[in-house]
Amino acid sequence: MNALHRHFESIGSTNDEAKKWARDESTPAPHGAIVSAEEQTFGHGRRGRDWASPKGKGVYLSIVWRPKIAPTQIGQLTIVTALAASRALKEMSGLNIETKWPNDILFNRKKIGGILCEAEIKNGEIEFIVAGVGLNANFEQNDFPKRPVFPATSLLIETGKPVSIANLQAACIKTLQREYSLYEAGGWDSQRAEFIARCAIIGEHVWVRDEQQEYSGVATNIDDDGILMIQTATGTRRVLAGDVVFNK
Ligand code: BT5
Repeated sequence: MNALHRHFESIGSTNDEAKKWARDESTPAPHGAIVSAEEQTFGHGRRGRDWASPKGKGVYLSIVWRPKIAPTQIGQLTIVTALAASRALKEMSGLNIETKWPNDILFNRKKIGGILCEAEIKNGEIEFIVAGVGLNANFEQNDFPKRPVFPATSLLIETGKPVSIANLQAACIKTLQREYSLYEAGGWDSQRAEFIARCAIIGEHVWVRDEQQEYSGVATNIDDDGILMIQTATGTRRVLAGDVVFNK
């Protein structure tokens, strides 16, 4: 452990631990602080869903950011994080890793990683963002939930070769730091363009599901705030959140 990185053998959720650390009044997690773990007993995804996190089979880490951006731009950081995670997987495996708005990392239309960005906002300003990354490195088929919302896979399943978790984690920390620095230096336009170029749903007919409704259309773009645009039969819709799937 060092002042900027806390690593655990087992923990509930690295996102929860990072939030606790970021809120700690005596030694709050600084910008760039990292929490990682070998397993999570309460790993979670969006809307309280579970994230399977078996011991030694995946990368489970969270990074604390303290960006000077408006709360409406939080979606940008999910995209920056997804780009970083996809680059780390690609560097370690050589596979053609894609993204899927808003928070999925895909290979061959199967989910090989996921992002969970959580923001703490006070008086209309962002106090911090915790960006959580889960990467399926050495998962076998029976490590996944029985009915995932989206088909799942891992580097081991796709390549037949186990990967070093420590190396993948180190690669991911590097790409996160690199992408964030780029972003901070004004790289958002090129990061958005790259995310779009790698985003498996752009130009495709997709279904969008959120808590209230379900509709379909062609995914056309991701706007400046990181929001998905869908061309439906009745016009263009801005999708703020939800699950996007290829087939109903
Ligand atoms: C996500 O949510 O994809 C966000 C995943 C973020 C996980 C990281 S691990 C480190 C940090 N600490 C945490 O507690 N979380 C973050 P979502 O899009 O809501 O997808 C969740 C759904 O994916 C679940 O309902 C399952 O159906 C499925 N799922 C669960 N575990 C999976 C896995 N390992 N690989 C693929 N799909 C999975």
